[in-house]
Amino acid sequence: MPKSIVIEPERVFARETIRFAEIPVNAYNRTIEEELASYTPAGLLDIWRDLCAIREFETILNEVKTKGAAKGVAYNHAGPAHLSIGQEAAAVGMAFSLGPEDHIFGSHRSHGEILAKGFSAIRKLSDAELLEIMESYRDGAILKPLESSAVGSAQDLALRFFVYGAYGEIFARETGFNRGLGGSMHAFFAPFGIYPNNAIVGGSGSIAPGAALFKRVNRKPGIVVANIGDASFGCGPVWEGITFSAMDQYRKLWDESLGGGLPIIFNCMNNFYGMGGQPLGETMGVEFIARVGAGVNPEQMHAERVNGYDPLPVIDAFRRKKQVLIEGRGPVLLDTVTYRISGHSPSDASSYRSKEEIESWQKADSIQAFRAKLVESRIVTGSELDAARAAVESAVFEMFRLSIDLEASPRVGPGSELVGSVMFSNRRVEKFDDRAPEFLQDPAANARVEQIRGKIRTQSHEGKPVPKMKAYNVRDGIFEAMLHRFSIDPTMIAFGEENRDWGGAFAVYRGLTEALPYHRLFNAPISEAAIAGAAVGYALEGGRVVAELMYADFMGRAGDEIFNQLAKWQAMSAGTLVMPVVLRISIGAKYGAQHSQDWTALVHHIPGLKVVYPVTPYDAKGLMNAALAGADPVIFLESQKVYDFGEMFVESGVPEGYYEIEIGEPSVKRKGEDLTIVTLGPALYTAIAAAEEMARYGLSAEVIDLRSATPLNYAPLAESVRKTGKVLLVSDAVERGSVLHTVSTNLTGLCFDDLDGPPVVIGSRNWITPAAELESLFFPQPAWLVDAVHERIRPLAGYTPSTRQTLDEMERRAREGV
Ligand SMILES: Cc1ncc(C[n+]2csc(CCOP(=O)(O)OP(=O)(O)O)c2C)c(N)n1
Ligand SMILES: [Mg+2]
Repeated sequence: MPKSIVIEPERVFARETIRFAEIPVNAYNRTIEEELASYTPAGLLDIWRDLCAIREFETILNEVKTKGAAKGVAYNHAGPAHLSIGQEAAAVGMAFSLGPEDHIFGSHRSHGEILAKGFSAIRKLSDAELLEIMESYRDGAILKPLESSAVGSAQDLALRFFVYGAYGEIFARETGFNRGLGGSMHAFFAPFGIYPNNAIVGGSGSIAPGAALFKRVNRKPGIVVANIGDASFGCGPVWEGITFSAMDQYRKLWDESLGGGLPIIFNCMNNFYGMGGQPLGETMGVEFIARVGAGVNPEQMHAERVNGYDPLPVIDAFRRKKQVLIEGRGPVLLDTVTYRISGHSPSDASSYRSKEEIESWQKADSIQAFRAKLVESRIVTGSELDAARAAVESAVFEMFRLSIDLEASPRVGPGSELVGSVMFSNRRVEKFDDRAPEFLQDPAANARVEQIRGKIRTQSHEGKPVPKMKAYNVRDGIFEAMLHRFSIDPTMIAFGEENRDWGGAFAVYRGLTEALPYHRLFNAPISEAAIAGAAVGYALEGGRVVAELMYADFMGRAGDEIFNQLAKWQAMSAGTLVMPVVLRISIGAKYGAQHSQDWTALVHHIPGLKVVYPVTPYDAKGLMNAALAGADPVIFLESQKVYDFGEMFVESGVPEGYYEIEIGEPSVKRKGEDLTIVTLGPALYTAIAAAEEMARYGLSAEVIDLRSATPLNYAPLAESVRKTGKVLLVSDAVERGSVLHTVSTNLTGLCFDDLDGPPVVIGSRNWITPAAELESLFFPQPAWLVDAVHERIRPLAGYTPSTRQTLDEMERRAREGV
């Protein structure tokens, strides 16, 4: 389908000047008297209480970390505590006007933001809602220890509950929000709109846009705030998250009823420091972070710098900017100026800044300044403020004490399998919402569907090979599985580079453009980090997503998002959040060193990812169906070598109807008695060719395709090895560090007594992938397999090897590192 926006030479070459609008800096100038129209005295007292509670919460942590005791109560906290003492006004201002439906994401330094957002949500929820949340969240595990000390209103109880859960999370207690599996830098509590905070600087910059996308696509209320530091604006994924959020298509191409631009505020908590590096004047070239917005879109992201050392200008800014987002004019950039009085962490001696600088900010301390403002305006008296402060401080301290009490607030014991039990949910979710899925046409009438209907679902028909154009192939399998789930789960979306009009990378999505509206299938910018990150954010909100990376080699660009985000959040949430993401990654060939690498080992190595690699149409459809019926992150590897292969192993062909293949189940592709060949990826076909060659020398090889790297059921492999006593393992990944070395080690352990000799692993050479014409030097060839068997497993009578697969050659390669 051609683009609706036509590019015309006359227009693009017309003489013009790009004009920038002014970006407000500290424009707020209302007096407290003027503000009285927008606040009740009780509201102002709430702000005061929140500021004091956060200060107290972190002062206790600081004392624990630096002195081993707080107010005479000794405690040793082994983990981190990145404090934000000094930044409370920015946090409270950010959270004050947000509702529970507004979701925040943050950074390693987010205790203040979490508390502020929690307190704000507590004030907006009814008593009944609060009780329901406290009683149902993890079956009341956080509430239970508080019940004996419960006094006062539901709001009072909720405040204690929340502070207690936060401390528990920091101290790795069962009674923490997420059973201590997140910890200080990652604490969150979704029922109050607090989403994951991230120890990776700028990590939330690419994830939060996915949460905002979820709100748009699924027409959910509320906005999303990405609280990130000033130094994080040097991180690529933050820029990618910003451009992903600022795409024109939301307003120009998507259905208007969805609401327009992404409802997201990138809120820079600008404290002028990284750890010791100084963005202003040293590590960056923008004097004002707000200036970044000028380059992004004509609206300049509605960027603005605000005084975050006073809660009122921040509240004012958030109220105005929320309105901008509600009107569909997002994204927004706020440069919220604040200062971290505390060190980066308690061991930081602040050697990189002068005492005078710190003292000048202490003198201007937002808490004292806010108190003076309130007292001066006679809204409340000093003693009322002091009484409120004392009460909230006492509640915070009481919760600290309870949270370190091992009896009330235990940790999981030795030998616990808790972490293992939450790595994967292994849940089955047909759909994440009950509304009707949106389509542009009846899928049955789709041209691709009709074309597939005319195909032959096996590779050979009536004894003759089916011509490529007529054979149902791997791409068709993926397409059918995706269309099936698209028509069941209304939350399911797919995006990536060239996903729409192009027909998807390697034509897998051909036909989908005609079937699906923009918001269910769209082109992303060339931003792999944002593609993977937004998928994570979308899923954390409870939506199903298929994101795509065009080549495995591009995983490097999305390394953090795949390895630290996609893989981690289910477990760090102790199973309270889901991650229904299928990340399709295509593995290339013929395109040389940076487009033809099999990096299965990288994703296999990272705990928390399911990894599948089907190479037949039957397996591709069955495994994609299984991946899309689950709620765990699945790395779905595909091989460009086999996209147009027909089905040659399932005689009856690829079923037209729905079926699933369990992830982790290997498949015997060829029966044999004398040797087990284990394959992963397109080396299956190399192994089949080798097995046929070996048969000519009287050796009968069984070929088993793993199909999955994680999880993996060893039982069928062990069964085969016990029968044959011999194993060869082969894949297209470079030999060093290949997944198959792990499989080989485990099989050796499982079948040691039945093995005639050590298993042999064959991979590609430990080189760059050379040009297409030279690939036979690099990728395993059938002869390599036969030679390896002859040299190292069982000599084949009358056979003469043509390549070097001996042990001394293996040693030479290892010695030389190639
Ligand atoms: C990707 C990454 N690089 C480096 C670090 C180490 N580190 C932790 S905090 C920090 C400084 C972050 O500064 P900023 O984004 O301004 O946030 P702030 O600490 O000031 O709140 C650094 C370099 C990290 N956690 N993640
Ligand atoms: Mg900073």
